[in-house]
Amino acid sequence: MTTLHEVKDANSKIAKEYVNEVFETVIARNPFESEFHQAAKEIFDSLIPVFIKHPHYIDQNILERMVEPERVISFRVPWIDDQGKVQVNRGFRVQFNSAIGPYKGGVRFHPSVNAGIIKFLGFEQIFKNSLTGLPIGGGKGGADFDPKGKSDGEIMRFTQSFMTELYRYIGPDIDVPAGDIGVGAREIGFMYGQYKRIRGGFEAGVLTGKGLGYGGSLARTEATGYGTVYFVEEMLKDRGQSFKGSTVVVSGSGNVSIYAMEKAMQLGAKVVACSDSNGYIYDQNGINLDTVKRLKEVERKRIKEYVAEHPGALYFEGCSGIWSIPCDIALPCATQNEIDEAAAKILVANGVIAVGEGANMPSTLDAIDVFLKNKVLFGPAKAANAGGVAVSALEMSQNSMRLSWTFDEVDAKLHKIMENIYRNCVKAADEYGHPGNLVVGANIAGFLRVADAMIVQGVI
Ligand code: NDP
Ligand code: 2IT
Repeated sequence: MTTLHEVKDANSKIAKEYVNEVFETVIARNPFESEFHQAAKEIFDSLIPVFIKHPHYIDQNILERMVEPERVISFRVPWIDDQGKVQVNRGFRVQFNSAIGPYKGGVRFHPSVNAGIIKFLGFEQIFKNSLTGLPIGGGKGGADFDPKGKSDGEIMRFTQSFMTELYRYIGPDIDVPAGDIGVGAREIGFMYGQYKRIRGGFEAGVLTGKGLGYGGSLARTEATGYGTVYFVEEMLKDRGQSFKGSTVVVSGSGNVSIYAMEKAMQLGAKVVACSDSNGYIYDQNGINLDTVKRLKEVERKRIKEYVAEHPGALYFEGCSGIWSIPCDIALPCATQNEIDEAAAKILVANGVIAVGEGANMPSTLDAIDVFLKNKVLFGPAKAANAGGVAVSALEMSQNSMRLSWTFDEVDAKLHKIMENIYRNCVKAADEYGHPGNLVVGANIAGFLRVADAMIVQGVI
């Protein structure tokens, strides 16, 4: 008679073969899209324990369905610069998965944007949005437009042109974009204004991250950064530790970074470094956040300018060196693959106890391995930075009700959501045999809700 062990081994072989086969189709169908391959690889490997335990997902070929976007839209964005010259950019919207709600996810304006980047972000977004427990599917968009050095007029003309095409694919119950790198309150305002002109109606729920005067939610600006810190706080609590008295390094100096620094400081941490795409500042007495906010949010200057106002601080060219600053807690909040294996090893050698990913996929697969092997508390992006999209979903709820909650009400809901995400990740990691591994836990918990919804909806 076959022993239980033999059944398990056979299932394990089938599950691994299935995952490898689907991964090969991902590479063949999406050549040269290395970031998308990386995001898929991490999720696929995490799901092997699910396929061993529940082979019906293999029978349903759920993975091959999930990794193929429902729809990929690519479009021309023509606009006129301040010199009167016609410029052309490429815009994207990837509507990845609508099994549990309308497509939901940000828009990124950065010269590095291409189909692979938007697919990696859209694929991650499916699982992240599922983890929030709210009814939102996964999507992402953007353009290979570089906002740096552009005038307000150029930003407006570009953004209006982008929306002039995008409007036909979105709507409050269809697809709800928001901000991401290079897209903040200013760009969302221009997008909303253009959408409203074309549609001829006030459909507030079509975009999130709106200004407070026309349907935005209090605490959406703070949500991603605050949420990341709430998530790390939960990880630390389980080890009897906290932010109080800790030294923290946060990369980036944009929306996520600034509010991660703010909440970490409120919880008693000393934040000693932050960066932008040119370099980083190190202020061993603790960064003055008011200066960073003014420089980056109001004046849109380089982070380098900080040292002119704070002579005790140092500025270094280049981004990766920031991880060689000794710290207890590292919060990568700039961009993908900003922590590689070498940087992870330096962080570990310097005694880092926790890493919380505010950015999307900021650690390479090798870097994640270094953290997990060295028992560093590791909060993966799709769990740790889910607070932003969670409050976006709360903005949609408020728009539907035509009511607004107070800052404290939204912040309390955000806090609760981050605690729940943490607990669900821990629980899934335990149940599927990888206690403490929140990468596996987040991927499994996010996957199950979407996969089950897809299956009951037929072959979709
Ligand atoms: P912002 O545009 O507000 O800020 C981005 C910051 O990262 C800036 O300081 C920017 O520097 C720096 N940066 C951008 N690209 C690079 C690069 N290639 N190398 C080094 N530094 C870089 O974006 P957000 O703060 O909104 O986004 C940051 C990260 O968080 C992204 O990964 C995004 O996907 C993720 N995220 C954002 C959410 C949100 O709600 N906004 C929600 C969840 C995740 P510079 O000033 O020089 O451009
Ligand atoms: O990556 C992300 O989760 C975001 N950029 C926020 C998406 C949103 O819809 O608020």
